[in-house]
Amino acid sequence: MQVFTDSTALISEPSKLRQRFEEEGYLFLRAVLAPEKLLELRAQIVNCLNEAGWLDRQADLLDAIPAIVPYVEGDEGYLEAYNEVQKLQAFHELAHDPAILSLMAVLLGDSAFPHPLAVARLMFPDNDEWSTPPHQDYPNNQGTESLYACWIPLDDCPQRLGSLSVLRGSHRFGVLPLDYALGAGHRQAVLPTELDKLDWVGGDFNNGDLLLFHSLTVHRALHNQSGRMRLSVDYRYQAEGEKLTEPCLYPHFNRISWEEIYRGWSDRALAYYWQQKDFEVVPWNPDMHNINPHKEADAIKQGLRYDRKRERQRQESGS
Ligand SMILES: O=C(O)CCC(=O)C(=O)O
Repeated sequence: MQVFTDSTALISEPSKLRQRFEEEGYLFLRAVLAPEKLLELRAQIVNCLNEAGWLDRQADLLDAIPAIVPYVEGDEGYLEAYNEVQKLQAFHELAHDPAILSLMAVLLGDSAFPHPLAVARLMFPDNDEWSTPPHQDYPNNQGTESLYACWIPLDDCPQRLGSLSVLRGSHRFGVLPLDYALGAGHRQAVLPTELDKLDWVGGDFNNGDLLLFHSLTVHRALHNQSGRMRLSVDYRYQAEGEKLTEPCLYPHFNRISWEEIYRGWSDRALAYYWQQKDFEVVPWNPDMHNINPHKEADAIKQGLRYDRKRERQRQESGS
């Protein structure tokens, strides 16, 4: 795999930064965010995971070494811990960090704002079947294609911790068809042969580095082979006046309300901030997620095989 183009030197040159984004479909930028701010959020997330009994208490909790068989997005056990993460003020506030907003203003214009739907990834190691598969964000979010993501690992994230990788230039090939996959979102993009000429790019993130990418850019996670959980967050941004779908206005997974989320906040300045923004709500089209019906049975079998494997692991480990 090739290494990310480092665009940090272009941060103070808006037109060059935009040009790079238009050419490559992503920007990898070093030292944008304050490491101590990300470590504080990491500590709060780790605390939620520890309370849920996920972590090895003999080890440094900040290392996030799991003590249990992997949970994955959608599992009841995952969602119980995840709801606590969703309640963290610092997690939602980070989407509004001035350094990210000014980058998004360069790419999308001054009215750029984050979707209220904010995502945290609590990714177990040695769980390759569930590594996020190659996909584009647009079919999940819909609304406007001018929707850009910001992916931020909470602390250093070398490739073997399962960092994100991008298919450089793939944003120029439109919305791709989908197939089933076990990983986050349960869909992977079917890559046409014309994308064979493109390169997957990736790299080792230091704490404070981030990745921005277009809603049509194909991206995936590398396998986490580190023995530690990969903790990261991702936020999505668009300009005012553009289309947006209703699910992007709810908390991720929509299992708890905004009021429950805001209950413990010390400062509600950002509560319901999007109600002051201008956008057009359009329906989310479920057909965009359809896969070839002949493959549905395979998909179900894949899910069952994975669940049986975890059940065996749980019995063996007595957890
Ligand atoms: O962190 C991951 O594994 C997935 C992230 C992702 O797909 C995204 O930010 O759109």
